[in-house]
Amino acid sequence: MNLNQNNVDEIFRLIENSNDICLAGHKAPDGDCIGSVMALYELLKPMNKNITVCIDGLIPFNYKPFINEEIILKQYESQKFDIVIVLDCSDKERLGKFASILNNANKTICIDHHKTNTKFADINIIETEMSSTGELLYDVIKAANKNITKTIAEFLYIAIVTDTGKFSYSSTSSATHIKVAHLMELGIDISEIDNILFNSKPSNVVKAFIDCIKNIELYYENKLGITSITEKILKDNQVEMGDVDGVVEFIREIKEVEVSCVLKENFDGTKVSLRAKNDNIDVAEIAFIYGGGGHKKAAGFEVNETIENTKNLLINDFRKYFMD
Ligand SMILES: [Mn+2]
Repeated sequence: MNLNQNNVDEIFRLIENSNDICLAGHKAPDGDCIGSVMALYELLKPMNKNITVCIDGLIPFNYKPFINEEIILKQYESQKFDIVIVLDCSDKERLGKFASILNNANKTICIDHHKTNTKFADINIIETEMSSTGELLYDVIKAANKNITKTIAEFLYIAIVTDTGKFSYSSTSSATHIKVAHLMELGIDISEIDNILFNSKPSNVVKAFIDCIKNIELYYENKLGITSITEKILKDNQVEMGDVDGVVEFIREIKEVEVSCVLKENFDGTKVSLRAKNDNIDVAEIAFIYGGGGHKKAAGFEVNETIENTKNLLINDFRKYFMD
């Protein structure tokens, strides 16, 4: 890792000299997005700045106990910011309804680990080898010589444990574990946090999950697994899209499955999540065809197609990997 110390110093100089600071994450937030944004929020809170948090989309139920949603801006008007710091977000569009905040900032900063990051900000700290933005933010905070409180440690841990699939993805390094060990030394209760994150599903969320799994289709001798999360499943079980988590990872648990796909019905099309089991198939390549992004083993994109059409596109796209 070669974190640019000048960039870190410049970011904290800008923070010192700013009054109106906006912290933003990607739309349809996940644990890394929420954890990173909130860790930085907690770090800046004692500095007496006006901090605005912009995250487009519902906070999934399992993150709600950790945060006060009152601090998240509902609708962006035309407020000006001295600086906007964007975390875990690979491109402008992923800011969703808050994308225009970038046009109303004196300086923009991006801290991210996505390989597909477009370096859209004025200052970009992009480390694609990092397991998570949370892990990268840990390094940034350390490099700035700032103190990590227990609350900050909890949010960094939430970011790291969720984005590494509980430390199982290949992006997890020994350095990741060492940093988390340090977070534990600050007194965080990982067993309690994990219970809130992973063992607190309402029964209707589990039922929605089962409905999604029931519709699984397997192709190419079970190497490709596809299922969908439809509006009907969500409505029948009274859950939100962001609540149904882990479907794509669950399909990957099937022995023969090498790539799993989950198609999420959107009001104007289909949102696709892709996961690969091994390094030989880079699912970000497929996501990139459709203007999406991500990592080798975890990527996604959106298309203006029905679920059925999207499924056929994917079956076709993956043919070359499985039919040789
Ligand atoms: Mn991430």
